[in-house]
Amino acid sequence: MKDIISAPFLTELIRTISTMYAHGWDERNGGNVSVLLNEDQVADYVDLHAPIRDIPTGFEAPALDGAYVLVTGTGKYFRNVQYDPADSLGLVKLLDGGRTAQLLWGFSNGGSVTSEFPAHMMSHAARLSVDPANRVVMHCHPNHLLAMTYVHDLDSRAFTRTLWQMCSECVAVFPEGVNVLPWMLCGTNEIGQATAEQMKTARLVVWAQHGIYGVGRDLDEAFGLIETAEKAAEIYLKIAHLPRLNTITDEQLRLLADKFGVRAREGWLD
Ligand code: 2HA
Ligand code: ZN
Repeated sequence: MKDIISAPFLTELIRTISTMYAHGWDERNGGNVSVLLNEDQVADYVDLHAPIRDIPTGFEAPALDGAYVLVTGTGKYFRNVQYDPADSLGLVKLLDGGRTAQLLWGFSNGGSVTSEFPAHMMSHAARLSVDPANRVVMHCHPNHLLAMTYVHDLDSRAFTRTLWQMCSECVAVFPEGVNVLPWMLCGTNEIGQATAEQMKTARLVVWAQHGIYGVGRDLDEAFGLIETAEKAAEIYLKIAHLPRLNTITDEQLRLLADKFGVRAREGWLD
């Protein structure tokens, strides 16, 4: 058996989590990440026939039955993941239609999966239904996006249009826009279901007065989406209180979309 600490999927996740922390997106135990893995990827690193313990999930996700998931633990600090990944992270296999997470590695001090496991797994199922290559769900608390939800209209189209207008790259990076959910109680199946529903039409879902979810085929895609939206929100907060003399017009947004070979969300440009 190879040492899991040198597994590419683990080193890449640790590197990403440390960067998220360095960006100030994950204070204390804020944020969580989950990555779907194939049996082929994990078989060299863990004994698939020696599960450590079963963790009840409290929800069903039949589409993910049998899936392997590398996930951050509840209450764990992103700041510490790189120093003791086996304490902060876990590798589980979903069984019983998603009702059980069988722990194969990690959570070495008795920990458990993130409190946002329902939102993560329901989002994975929703994304796989529109993009079978999706593997990553990432949640964090970026300052400027969070601040923006206090002062901007939370209508998804209006919120997206403002972000698109803040940097020329935005419409190319997230042409489908961002979907915004009103404040809801976190850690529940209800916010999980609402997030998953929004994930069918966008890879970014803002939780008002809380944070954001980003998804992607790999960690770079999910991270890059959040990073770009967060930068746009930062620009917005720098200019929102000043007279706006210039902007990126809808005509220019169309030119950008054409140049990058993407289509802006239907009806979201005037
Ligand atoms: O504590 O970010 O949403 C982790 C979270 C909950
Ligand atoms: Zn959160």
